[in-house]
Amino acid sequence: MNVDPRHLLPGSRPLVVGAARSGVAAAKLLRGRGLDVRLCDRRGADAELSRSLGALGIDCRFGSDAPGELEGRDFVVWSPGISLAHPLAVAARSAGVPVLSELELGYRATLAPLICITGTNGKSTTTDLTGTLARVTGREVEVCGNIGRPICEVAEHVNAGGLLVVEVSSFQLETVDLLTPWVATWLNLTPDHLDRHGSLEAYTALKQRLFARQTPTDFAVWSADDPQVAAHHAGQATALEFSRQRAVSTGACVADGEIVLEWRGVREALMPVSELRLRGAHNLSNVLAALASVLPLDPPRAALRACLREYRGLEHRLERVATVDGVEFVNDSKATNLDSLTVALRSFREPVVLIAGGRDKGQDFTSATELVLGHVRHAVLIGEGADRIAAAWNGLPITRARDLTDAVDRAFQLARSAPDGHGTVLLSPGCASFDMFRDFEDRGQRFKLEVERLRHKEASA
Ligand code: UMA
Ligand code: ADP
Repeated sequence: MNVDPRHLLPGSRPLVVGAARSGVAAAKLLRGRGLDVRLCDRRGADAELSRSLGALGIDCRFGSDAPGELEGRDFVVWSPGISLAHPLAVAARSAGVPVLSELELGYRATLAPLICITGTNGKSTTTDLTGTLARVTGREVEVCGNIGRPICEVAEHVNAGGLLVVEVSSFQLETVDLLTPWVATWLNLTPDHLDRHGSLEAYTALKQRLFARQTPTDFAVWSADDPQVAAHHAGQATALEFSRQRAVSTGACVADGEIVLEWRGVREALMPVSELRLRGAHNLSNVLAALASVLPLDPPRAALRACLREYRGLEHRLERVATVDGVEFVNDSKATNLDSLTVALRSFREPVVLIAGGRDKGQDFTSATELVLGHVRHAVLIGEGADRIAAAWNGLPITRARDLTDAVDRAFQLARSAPDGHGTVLLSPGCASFDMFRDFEDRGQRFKLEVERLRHKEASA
């Protein structure tokens, strides 16, 4: 019998490091295969988790991530949030103990082919859309990875005829080895996570790993619009490209306002760009990337069209919340940096009333002043960053708000007075949320509750 080397593990006594989503899913998968599993985490005892994992026979060590945890272990599964400069990773590597990422373990554990999507921005949207488009073929499809659902949670549930669509981060790529996606997609590349990876070159090299082991029966999907990606693509896979700006020989692009597919020498106009529900040029790139990624599945075109007319995107990313008395409210709480804020502003034709601010990470807000002056009628500022933002956006009408409730009320009044009476209120903070909220999701939820409150108030007025 042939044993696919991908299904072999380097030992039988793993140490899983980090007991959050990835680590817990990895430990359960390994234990399910009968291995002697130890799981450690520096955080203090988690009685409930220890009890439930203990009941499965997993040895949980909370309050310790010291190199001593390696004793008696023959391989390590590493959580993506922990740097490899950690003493435990250093000790394992110097002792020759293999260190695998949770992504690598998921790959080795599954029979299903993988579509892996990476890039600096747009990963979650493109991954989710790719999963949605892939489902039109009738295959069993699971969407997982950095999007918030560890691959190890679903790896064994999908058979060889199914498909895993995986969002991949640079953190997960630090400790891959055999990983070979059937389709690997690279959206874009701008400097990010350099505090962990050290340099743009190191960050780029990690992204390239996704393609390193592919062969011509696999597919590599590249952005033809991003010079960094175009300059760094490599590997043996069959190439597909996507572009908003120019024609491509195989893949997805735009011509005369139509989305065009080029596949196996056939060129087809799929649908007008104007029929997409997703807003913004960046999302058009994400749509083209998702389409190019599913072309090897040969999905029925009518079903693709129907999906794209309906697909609304993910929560907290330019999410249309409601229209109250002619004012449209849009939740872009995921915009935690200035780049995302500028991407959002470019997605609106008419100037908006912008709610921005939060924990400022030392960004240069003046770099966006010109764009802001062209795309924002009035800014309502909240949080710690309000003073620096107000100083940077000199010349823009600005209102300070006490909190999010106050900000939504003020923004509503300002948007109502738009010349045509149909203003837009955009929450796109351009800052982290931690000064006022648990995280960006909490901020977005609270915004939606405030809009709901306003809707009720207006309805009963
Ligand atoms: N820990 C230690 N010692 C340390 C540091 C941490 O024991 O020195 C422990 C912590 O106490 C914690 C665990 O390690 O319990 C942290 O693990 P983790 O950060 O890997 O958390 P997970 O819940 O497993 O989440 C990870 C991804 N997190 C990161 O990459 C930081 C999630 O991506 C991903 O959704 C999840 O796996 C499932 O695949 C989040 C993310 O922020 C969304 N990703 C970055 C991004 O998108 O920019 C890359
Ligand atoms: P990621 O998972 O990579 O963080 P998301 O799909 O969650 O990406 O989108 C996060 C933010 O990144 C969006 O709110 C938007 O501001 C920006 N963004 C999304 N797609 C792109 C893209 N293709 N190019 C540039 N910025 C993008």
